[in-house]
Amino acid sequence: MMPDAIGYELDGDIAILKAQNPPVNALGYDVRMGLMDGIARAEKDGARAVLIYGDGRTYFAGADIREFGKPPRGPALPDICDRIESSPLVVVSSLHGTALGGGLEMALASHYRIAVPSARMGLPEVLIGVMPGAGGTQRLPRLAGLDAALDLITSGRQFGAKEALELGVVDRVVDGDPREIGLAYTRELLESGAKRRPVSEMPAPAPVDFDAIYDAVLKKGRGQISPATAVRGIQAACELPFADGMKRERELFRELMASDQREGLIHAFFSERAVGKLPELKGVEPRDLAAIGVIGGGTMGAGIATSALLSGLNVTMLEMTPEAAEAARGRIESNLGGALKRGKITQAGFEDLTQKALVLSTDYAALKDVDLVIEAVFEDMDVKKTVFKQLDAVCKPGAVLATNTSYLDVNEIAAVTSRPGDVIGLHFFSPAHVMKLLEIVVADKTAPDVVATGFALGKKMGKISVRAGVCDGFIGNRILSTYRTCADHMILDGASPYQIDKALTGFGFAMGPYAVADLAGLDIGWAVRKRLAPTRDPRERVPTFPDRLCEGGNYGQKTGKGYYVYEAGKRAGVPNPDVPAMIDANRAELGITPRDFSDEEIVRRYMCAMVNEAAKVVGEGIARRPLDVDMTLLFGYGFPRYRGGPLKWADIVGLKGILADIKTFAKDDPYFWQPAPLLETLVADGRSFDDLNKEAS
Ligand code: 3H9
Repeated sequence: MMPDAIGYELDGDIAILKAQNPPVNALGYDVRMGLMDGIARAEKDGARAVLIYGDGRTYFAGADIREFGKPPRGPALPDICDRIESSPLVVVSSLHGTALGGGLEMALASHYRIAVPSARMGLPEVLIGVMPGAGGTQRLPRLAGLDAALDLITSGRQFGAKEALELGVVDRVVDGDPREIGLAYTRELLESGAKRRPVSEMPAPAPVDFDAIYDAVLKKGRGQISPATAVRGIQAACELPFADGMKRERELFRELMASDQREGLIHAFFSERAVGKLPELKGVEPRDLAAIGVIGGGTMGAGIATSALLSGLNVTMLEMTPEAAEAARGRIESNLGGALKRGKITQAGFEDLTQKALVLSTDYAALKDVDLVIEAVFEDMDVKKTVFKQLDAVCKPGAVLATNTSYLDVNEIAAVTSRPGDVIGLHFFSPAHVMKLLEIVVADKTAPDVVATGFALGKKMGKISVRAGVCDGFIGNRILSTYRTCADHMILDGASPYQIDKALTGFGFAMGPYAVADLAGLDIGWAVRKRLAPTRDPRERVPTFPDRLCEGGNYGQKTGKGYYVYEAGKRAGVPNPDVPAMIDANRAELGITPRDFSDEEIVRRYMCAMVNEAAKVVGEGIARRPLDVDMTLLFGYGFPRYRGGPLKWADIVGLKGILADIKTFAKDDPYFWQPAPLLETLVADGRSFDDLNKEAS
């Protein structure tokens, strides 16, 4: 008997195989078994053709990623593709939804392909750390040519039916039900006497200088190996007979499957989806969300307003004076102008958003009907409290009152209102219409449906929303502050900001911490240091060179000078020649003789500091799960996706070694390097952060 994952039906002399493995018809064990059986049964039943299509929202969206890393079971996908292609029957695939990865490879192994106009296709394997492993690197160049195959396979990008038709990836595009259009096309093929048409028998493109392409793709990948490895697969298609090319593809695929990067990227894939699904919010309905208010139209407030407008919300922006309101409008219009230029909105859409959906006001009363209001004013507790008292007075009952503070105590802010249950932190990252991360900060009295509303807003805006508890800096900035301190300590002891930045971009960070500090504005960290100074533990090593820079009015990119000097019109800076003397002076004050640091030591210390603080954040319940920390660092702090996040990285390199290193570092600075209790427990029990993720889901 055939497994249910593939339905079988005979319509005259056409056998119909229907994938029914919701939600995305992933090609798991049952589906593969069903396909093998289905082809055999069609041949036995005397059919002349086979039509393959997907039930529900899509054709196959790829191999079942949940099976990766587990022992293989049943027929492998390349064998199924071979079986389909070599069948004596004419095989047709009808595509709708997203035909991705192994799904598209199944279609390429079919003899003819038809798609609905809305169908999306792609070979996104490199994005999850592998490469096409069921003939994609061998068949796509034969069908679409070398340039298109290189582009599509190394970028992993999706493409639509129109492009697919132009490239020859599909033979026909017809609107309608995938089963009906597929059947009509198959009948037409049979009636016209069309023969089997195996792509493997088509000529391959001529070989080119693949070493140069490999090098260029490797460089572009910033340390990610899958796109470059896929180039070698395409090379094999051009240089070897089909069967040998398939073997080479398989070897390369297996190499990547065994890599840490594959583990990191798949962790990122699933965590990205798990992060917004909090067990505590199951069954909790969000409040209504149609109109929001934003207080403060600076860079942050304007970015939040832009993001809200683009997600279909009406926005009332409150500013202090008509001039400030006009300036805020200018910022929002300029952001939306960018969206218009990139084709994200039309000219008519731009006009609707700026003229109808956006209202500017200087009067709090304008906020009386909004469903949610986000305060993005100056980062000062007294200022925030004044704002919240006014919001409490004017907002309608049930309105969500949110603060965009990045460090301050949300409980203290909530306490000045008569409705602390409605108060929440919504911490956006600048520029808020671009950055994907949103920390949803849940205070002691925040009501569950207010939390759910925060997540609903994040979803509407296309953000990756992470739940965080209240502490100084929440998840992200608290961890940032620790690893930045670790970097500052290494500078005191002998490293330079430039070596540190280079070592960390070498690790895969988009930018090093000092380039990031220049971008964010050095005055922000300066203000935080001043705020924390009165309560600082005397055992803490506090560098002063960052203050010297700020005292000279050098706040980074916005003043043209910080750790780097920025020439007008250029994004990347060159090292600021004044900085080494400031560092030397600081070392002299502290009586430190500088020593050499290797890049490896820099990365190790930096990562140990990050993991240790992250483990404290999880242990204290500020982050619910390790994956919440991982997604925060990935989407807000430029952590390399292919390493999965700091805690996934820690699991991969080994918690025992990390704890041992922390204990060694603690010999010189026991205050900074206090091991996280959670890390000690996990090591003692032989468990991992991922075990905690699994227990929490
Ligand atoms: C491959 O094919 C290798 C081959 O070349 C060679 C093999 C030998 N497997 O994203 P959504 C789950 S590699 C298992 O929320 P959307 C997903 O986790 C594969 N599960 O929906 C989620 O589960 P839950 C190449 C999968 O509409 C649910 O389905 N293919 C898979 O926003 C809904 O997903 C890819 O890389 C999978 N392949 O987007 C495609 N895909 O509800 C990866 C999804 O429990 N997938 N799930 O959270 C995607 O890009 C998007 O999921 C897709 C739908 C566009 C399909």
